[in-house]
Amino acid sequence: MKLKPLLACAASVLAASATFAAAGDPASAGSAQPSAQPANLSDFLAGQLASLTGTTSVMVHGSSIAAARQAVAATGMRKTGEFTGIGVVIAQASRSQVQAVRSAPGVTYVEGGAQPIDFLADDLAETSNTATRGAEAAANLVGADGTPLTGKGVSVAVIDSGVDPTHPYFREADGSSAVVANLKAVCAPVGELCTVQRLPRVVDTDTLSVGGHGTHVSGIVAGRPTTLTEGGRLQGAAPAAKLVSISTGAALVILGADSALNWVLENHEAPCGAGVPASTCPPIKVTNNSYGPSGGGELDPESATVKLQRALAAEGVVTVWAAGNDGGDGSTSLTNPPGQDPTGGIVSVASYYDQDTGTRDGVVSEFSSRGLSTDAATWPDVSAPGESITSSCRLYLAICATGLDFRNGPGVLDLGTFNTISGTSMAAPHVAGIVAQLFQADPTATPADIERALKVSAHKFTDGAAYVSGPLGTTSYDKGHGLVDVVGAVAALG
Ligand SMILES: [Ca+2]
Ligand SMILES: [Ca+2]
Repeated sequence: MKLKPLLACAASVLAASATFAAAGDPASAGSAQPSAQPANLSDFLAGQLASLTGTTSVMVHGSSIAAARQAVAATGMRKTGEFTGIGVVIAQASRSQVQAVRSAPGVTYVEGGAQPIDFLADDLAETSNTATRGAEAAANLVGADGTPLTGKGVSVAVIDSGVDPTHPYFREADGSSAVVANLKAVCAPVGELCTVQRLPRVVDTDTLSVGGHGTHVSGIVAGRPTTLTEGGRLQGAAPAAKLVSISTGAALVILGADSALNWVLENHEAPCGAGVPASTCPPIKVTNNSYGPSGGGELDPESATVKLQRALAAEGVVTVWAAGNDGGDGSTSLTNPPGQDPTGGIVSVASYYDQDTGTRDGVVSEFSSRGLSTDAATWPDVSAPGESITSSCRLYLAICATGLDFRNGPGVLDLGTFNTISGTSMAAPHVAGIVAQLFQADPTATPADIERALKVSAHKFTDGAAYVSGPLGTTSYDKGHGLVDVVGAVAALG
């Protein structure tokens, strides 16, 4: 059987390119008004006033700081601060005080101070970890080890075209690579005898295989926090997880991928070899599988793939599948067959589009494979961002040449190191990284516990097919239980 990386066509990348939503646009902060007219209110404050009881925080802009002070004092507001250099007094004000201050001499604008601003959404080069609440979990929650919930202490195995371990997105503070083990499934002749060989950590298996797909996917799992040269920050879903790369080459056959899963089954407890401690090379707790046949198909419980993933689940390792890029309308099942396995801890991931804003009320990607509407066994389990995802690339890698938004950094000589591409291939690695976060939160969790937590906590965004009742809450044939919610999933783990 021939498999292919689950990457959407370039057309959807084009359609997905968008500008970033600014939380507070200074250009709209009004200009001086004719003195005869009351000063403008900011949109947020105007909306707030309609239902305001008590007081709220305001910024009174004056033609001078003296004018602003005078206006605040004259209306009886309680002053709490100043931006002296720009003529702004900060105060607590009631609704009637806000209305009064608009007509005070020299007041040019009244702005709400309590306006919520998007978490990290103002200068992000990639907003997907805002949509999943994964960045929020990494910033605010700690794991069972007492450290931030970044996937620390967990290795994620990425079975893909390979990886460039020297890419700056994988660079640790000490200069080493987050890729702790670098393996290659070699099948010679093609599709016959496959062996998995350990390569030096600096070998770029992605370029060897004329790939690129695996480097992009690996960055989505565990890219280190990085600032681009033109500004904008990004990081992977689990920015302190370690990566074990198992290259199957760019042209996949099922035997090569199964050889990789089999290698994980035999080596997950010590992926760098018996002598290397877990502190530098943690156990593999999850595999990412962004490949599959075109056009879906039926689950084959007798297949080696299914037997291997069930054996992995029994040994505590989660298997994450891309749901596929065949779209559909529910009239037939187009989802990736092994992802349909009902065994707990086998997670099939549909693609969600956050519209490049980090919104949690975006849409199911058109390309994301739908299950058969009348057979819940074929439906994806959950959705994660997979459309317009910026991650590690190299200009010379084949897949990256299909991206349309080259980005540079973090160093001035790092040109074309990031690019934006789409597919359920990009959705699955978000979940693989999230699974690492969840195992850090609860190292005693079973793979079935992890899948259950992802499902019961998923955010019910409304786009697409209706949700219907299932054993773990409502679900749907296009987006499964909904958009993953890392903070919610941690709580659901208990
Ligand atoms: Ca499942
Ligand atoms: Ca994006």
